[in-house]
Amino acid sequence: MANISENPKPARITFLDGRGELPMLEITTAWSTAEIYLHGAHVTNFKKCDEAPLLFLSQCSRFESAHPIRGGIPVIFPWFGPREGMGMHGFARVKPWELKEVLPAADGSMSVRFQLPDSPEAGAYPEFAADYVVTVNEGLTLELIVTNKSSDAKLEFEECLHTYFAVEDISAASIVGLKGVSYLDKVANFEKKTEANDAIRISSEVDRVYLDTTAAVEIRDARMGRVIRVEKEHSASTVVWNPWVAKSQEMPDFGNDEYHKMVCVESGNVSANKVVLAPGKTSCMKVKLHSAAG
Ligand code: TA6
Repeated sequence: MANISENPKPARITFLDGRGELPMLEITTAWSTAEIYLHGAHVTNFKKCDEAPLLFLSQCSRFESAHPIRGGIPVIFPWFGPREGMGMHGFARVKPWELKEVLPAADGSMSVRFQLPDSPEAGAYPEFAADYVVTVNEGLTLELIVTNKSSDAKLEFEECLHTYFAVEDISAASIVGLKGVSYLDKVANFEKKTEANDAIRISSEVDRVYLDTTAAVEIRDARMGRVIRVEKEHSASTVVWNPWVAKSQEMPDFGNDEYHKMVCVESGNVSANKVVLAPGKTSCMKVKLHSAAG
């Protein structure tokens, strides 16, 4: 049998109407399948052939243009968190991104490039372009590329790939790679703390913004027997979130018991790590997701 890495079968892409009649892409490679909605350029599924889905998607998620999809990988831009009189986590995740390029590669992987369309909300910022490239193979690589197209104004923004990872049981999972990193503890009124644990365990609501960290993070899922590795480039913030009981009950698009089956480990540049882009400059935040038995 030919070694899959020598002549992998070419990747395939299918365009279809997904849930809520929202247009989506389905990508199949020799190693995996992925689903991406144009709504928010939202990756809703990534699954290696021999593994459980990598991403959590709420059974209660809405698939409506006015609302973000709950789960998968929300693209958070150009702000993170609440903003007076505007939506939470920016407007990029509720816009219909335009598919600009489909790039099958000889190694059997498939890349697709989306671009955020202009919008009234973007008018509050200097002229910019935001592109998002998703590459599917044995893993998933995400690149958020922002260009300041202004000739004289700097572009300040926050960005975050707010990834929901699927775990078998949150009580048997741990997050490794943040020891010694300072963080804002949002469940303690944003108190600044330092991570003391090699392995972070979750047994209550956790909502932490780790700052000035470029480290890779691992999600060790002992019950499933899987390790998910999150590597990143040009990202200085990592956010860890599990809503636990009360917050789960407050979210209409999230099942009351779904907190057992997910954890968000989000890679971005938020808060004090926000991006300040000089005129004409481009930033590229890259996140690589990989999983293996372990
Ligand atoms: O990244 C964690 C967080 O900021 C939490 O505070 C919670 O608000 C979560 O994002 C989900 O936000 P959303 O607007 O998608 O409900």
